[in-house]
Amino acid sequence: MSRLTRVSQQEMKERITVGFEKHFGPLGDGHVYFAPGRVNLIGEHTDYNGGHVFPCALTIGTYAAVRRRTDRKLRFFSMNFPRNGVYESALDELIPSPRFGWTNYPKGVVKIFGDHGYPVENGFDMVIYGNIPNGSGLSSSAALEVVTAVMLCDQYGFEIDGKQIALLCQESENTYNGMNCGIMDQFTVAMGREDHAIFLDTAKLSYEYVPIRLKDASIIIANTNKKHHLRDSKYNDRRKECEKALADLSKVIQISSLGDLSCEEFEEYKGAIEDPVCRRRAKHAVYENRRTVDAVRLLKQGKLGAFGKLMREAHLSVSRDYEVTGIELDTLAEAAWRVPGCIGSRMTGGGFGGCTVSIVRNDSIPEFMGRVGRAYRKKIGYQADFYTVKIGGGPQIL
Ligand code: GAF
Repeated sequence: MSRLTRVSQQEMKERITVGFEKHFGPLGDGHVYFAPGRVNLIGEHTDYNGGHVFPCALTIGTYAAVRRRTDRKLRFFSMNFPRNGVYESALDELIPSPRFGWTNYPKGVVKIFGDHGYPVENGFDMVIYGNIPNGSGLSSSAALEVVTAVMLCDQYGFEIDGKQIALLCQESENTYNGMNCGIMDQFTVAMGREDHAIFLDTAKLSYEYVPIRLKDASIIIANTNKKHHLRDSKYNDRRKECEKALADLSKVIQISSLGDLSCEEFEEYKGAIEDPVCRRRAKHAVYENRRTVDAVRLLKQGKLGAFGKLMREAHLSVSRDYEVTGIELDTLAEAAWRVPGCIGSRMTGGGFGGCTVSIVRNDSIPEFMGRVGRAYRKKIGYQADFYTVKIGGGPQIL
């Protein structure tokens, strides 16, 4: 998969068109669609707590080649999982099940569209091909949802804006796929802008595009390659712990989310949170929100070094208070901090495996990959992968 991340969009389009023809015949009046992956620069586990996030879309992503059918059949094939073969289903079978594998994501979106008054009357044939490393926490599932939504709008003539697409896809992930995620991933994938990160207030869904000018530095993603089957359930646990903390706090101060609290108010009222574990989770959410607001201000002032320091603090907070990192992510981040040309490094996404994001001076990239890679292999016993990524735009019809 790491070589795939370097394949151009044109080449991906050609490959998926050939793949479609092989499995389902000529693409005809069908199209190829694209939705990006995302990386979050700072603001982790704040989106379901009414706080701020600061993610950006990537140039890597998920491609879908789709042609409408005249009956109600749905056929799916993934070029990333060719051994699974073709999944056949129908518009009258929109019920989630583990035996449908990854097709639960596009099917969930079709279902939610129907529930919201956008009925899909005819089926379709869909081939998927992506260059987001799988299970890496770079939002391959949000990309699959958003690419399906954009395809449905185009093929079935629905007019839905990017924000609404993000909300429908989040609802599909929550209700059809059982992952109680916040809005960050779907919003970033649906609303990304080239060379900009999105400073999003998840309580109001108000946002600002902030240009990312790193001059002589780049964004490097390091993948732990850790398989994380328990990720979703642990994620849902964290969410419940925050809800418990909020319920306790609401007895002593009027707030509707943890994002409403300043750090000072948290210190004043934290005694109301009965369970010490929930107290630490809430502490992370409140302080991470403040860090994110501060980090964006510093970045706008051109203070990249100070931004990098906050990335480190953010990692320590998800490691110690929120406990979503584990030895793999901690090893990558700690090794990164020891490389002089590394401006900042932290875990990104949900955690429990997945990736770190680092800002590294261009002349230090080989040293960074060498040193961090060796430290990781020595401690963890297998290899990490590294990708130099670019900030891309939102979904496209190719
Ligand atoms: C996952 C979720 F999908 C997001 O909504 C967000 O909560 C993130 O983890 C943590 O910041 O990517």
